[in-house]
Formats: sequence, C-alpha cells, structure tokens
Amino acid sequence: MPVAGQGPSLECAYIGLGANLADPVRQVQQAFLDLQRLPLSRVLAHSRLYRTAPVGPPDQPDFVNAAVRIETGLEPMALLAALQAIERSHGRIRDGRRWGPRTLDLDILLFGNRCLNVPGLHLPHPQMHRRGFVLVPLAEVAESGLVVPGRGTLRELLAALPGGGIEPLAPDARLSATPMPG
Ligand code: A4P
Ligand code: MG
Repeated sequence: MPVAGQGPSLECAYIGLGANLADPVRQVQQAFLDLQRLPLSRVLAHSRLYRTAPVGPPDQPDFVNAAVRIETGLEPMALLAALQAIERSHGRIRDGRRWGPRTLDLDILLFGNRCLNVPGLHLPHPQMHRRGFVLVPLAEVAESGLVVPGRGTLRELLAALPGGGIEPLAPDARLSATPMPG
C-alpha cells in the first residue's frame, strides 16, 4: 500500500520532436497534447516550433522540430514504448530508410543524467550533441546549467554548432513548400 505523501520518484526527461510529413506543424502541436496524457508524467515546458533543414537525405521536406521537458515516474523503456505508441497514432510508418521523412519522431534526448546502451534505447540520444535542430529547442526548455552526460554543457554544445538551417516559426505559421537554405 502506498505511503501517504510518497509518490513514485520522478525524474526529469527531455523529449525531442520532429515531423516533416502530413502538416508537420499540426503533428507537433498535437504531440504536445499527446505528451500531456503520458501516464505517471507531467509536461513542465515545451519550446516554440522551429523550421529546420533536413539532416541526412536532402530530398525530403523541411522539418518542424521542438522539445519538451517532462517529469516522469516511468522507467526509460516504458517511456520509450509510450512515445512509440504516440508515433504510431500519428500514422508513423518505418520504411527502414535511415533519417527518412516521418509524420512524427519522438526521441528521448535525456533521462535524468542516465547513460544507457541497451538494444532499442541509447541515452543520451546518440546524435543530439551535434544537432542544431535538437539543441536550439532544447535550450528553451532546459534547466539552467544542463549537462549532456559525456558531451559537455548545453551552453558549450550550442556554441560549437555551425550556424544556419534553423528558424523559429510564428505561433500560427504553416510550413511553406520552399526549402530553407541548409
Ligand atoms: N532508439 C535508441 N535510442 C533512442 C532514444 N533515446 N529515443 C531507437 C528514441 N528512440 C531511440 O529510431 C530507430 C530506433 O532508435 C528505434 O527503434 C528506437 O528503439 P526511429 O525513430 O525508428 O528511426 P530514426 O528516427 O530514423 O532513427 P534515428 O537514428 O533515431 O534518427 P534520428 O537521430 O532520430 O534522426 N533533420 C531535421 N532537420 N530534423 C529532424 O528531426 N531527424 C532525423 C532522424 C534525421 N534528420 C532530421 C531529423
Ligand atoms: Mg527517432
């Protein structure tokens, strides 16, 4: 029987959101709402939406990216399963093409300061430290002094990014079909 006043211990986690198919602005806005319904969890902050040039195959539309900070009583694998269920509810189809277009991608960027390398889950997210489309939205929701374990402070990582390829979208924006300069 749970002891009064003692809930599950909560950890802070950061989720990266990305979409570039089927009205990506709407996909990400709906995902913000979906994340509010994660079990044993609470959304603490979400970033603005950003339009970003695709990293990987260039023959795909620009992305919309964002980041969310949550606190959660879920274990990392349970959180990943819940995020993949949300991806599926957005019609995500995995065609095996690495870094290909998608209706919605939800990545666990950080889970407390845990480092994990098990089949299906790597923490911190392996590429996050060198990607503007991850770090710029993350900076809007990050606790001050955030460290990416093994990589450095968020501030250092942001300073090392090449410029360009990422711009905030106005709150009521739709994505134009003209690709942005990479
Ligand atoms: N997986 C392992 N660790 C994690 C984690 N921390 N969070 C596994 C989420 N998933 C994790 O992912 C492949 C497998 O990674 C999953 O089965 C999961 O168990 P996926 O979502 O099926 O495929 P993916 O996303 O194409 O692969 P990957 O390598 O995760 O790609 P990324 O790093 O997510 O990059 N350009 C712009 N501008 N914006 C983007 O959002 N995204 C990508 C995808 C490429 N280029 C982009 C963007
Ligand atoms: Mg992914």
